[in-house]
Amino acid sequence: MRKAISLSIFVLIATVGLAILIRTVNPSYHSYTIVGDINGDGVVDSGDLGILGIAWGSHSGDSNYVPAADLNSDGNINAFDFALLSMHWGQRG
Ligand SMILES: [Ca+2]
Ligand SMILES: [Ca+2]
Repeated sequence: MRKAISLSIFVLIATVGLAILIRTVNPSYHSYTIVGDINGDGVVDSGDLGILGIAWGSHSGDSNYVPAADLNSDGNINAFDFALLSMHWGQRG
């Protein structure tokens, strides 16, 4: 019985530790989804707009193309993506 409890606690700690490790290794990973949160910091704001601006006019394969900024996933960073970001401006997750 004690071994089962110890094993359960170990599994719980290992799971939490792995989740923390994934977030640390990959800062863009997050468990929530907000359309327009390009940098994955949990809010749609000027930080995301800045990235969209840097990637503006780029197409999939271009050096300045940022997949996360392609909010409608059409391979182009343009006004459609800006419109989506604008619609979700200020949202938090
Ligand atoms: Ca953001
Ligand atoms: Ca797009």
